[in-house]
Amino acid sequence: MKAIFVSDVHLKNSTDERSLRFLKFLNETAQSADALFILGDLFDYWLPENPLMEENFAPFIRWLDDYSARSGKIVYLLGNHDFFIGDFSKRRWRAELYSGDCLLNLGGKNVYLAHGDRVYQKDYGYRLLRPILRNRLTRALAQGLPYSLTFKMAQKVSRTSRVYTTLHKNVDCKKIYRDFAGEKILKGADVVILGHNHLPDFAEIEAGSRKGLYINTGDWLTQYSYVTLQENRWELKYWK
Ligand SMILES: [Mn+2]
Repeated sequence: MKAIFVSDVHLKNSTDERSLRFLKFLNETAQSADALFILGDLFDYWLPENPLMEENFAPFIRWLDDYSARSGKIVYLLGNHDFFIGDFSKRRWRAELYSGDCLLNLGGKNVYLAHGDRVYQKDYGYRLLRPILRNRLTRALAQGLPYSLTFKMAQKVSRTSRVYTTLHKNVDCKKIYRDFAGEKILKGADVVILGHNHLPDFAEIEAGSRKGLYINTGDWLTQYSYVTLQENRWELKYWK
């Protein structure tokens, strides 16, 4: 069994350099995996029932169509940018869907997975903003505003949520995530996989009398990082 884990690709379209690079990664590397774990924020924004999404992200949607048709398994953990994709991913790719965290048995290990946007509890700005932005968008969608208008709104929301995460540059984000992983390991997880902070990481963690592994999938903005699980071996890799 080969599984690939990726997060925070933050696709905005299908044509810029990053998008083409990611598509190449899908075609050359991900296509041979039995399971693809998307740990959130694959898309920088997503609107439900909006045909502009399928248009804007056509090559990626088609790739996932083909992948799932070839019985590739898709596990989708919603991020703070693509949280509206849940129903679509279930309907279209029969994705195993998680809106928060989950504990799965993979390769005989207890694996804790989450996007990671709830790890840093002091990010008050973001925690307050998150429901407000979601509600505003939800309301606009319910009112049946034109597709193009809600599309613009979604792009704006996506920018705002990034402003808030950059406010906390001076905190040791890597350590906060490692400490969080330690807590999960203490509670029984063998492996903890997170994304969201855009800091690829691979660390043996000791928590009390327990030992575990913490991995962060990083991002596709500057890191082009991903994680593989093959024959019970975990690896953090960088795609070139
Ligand atoms: Mn995120």
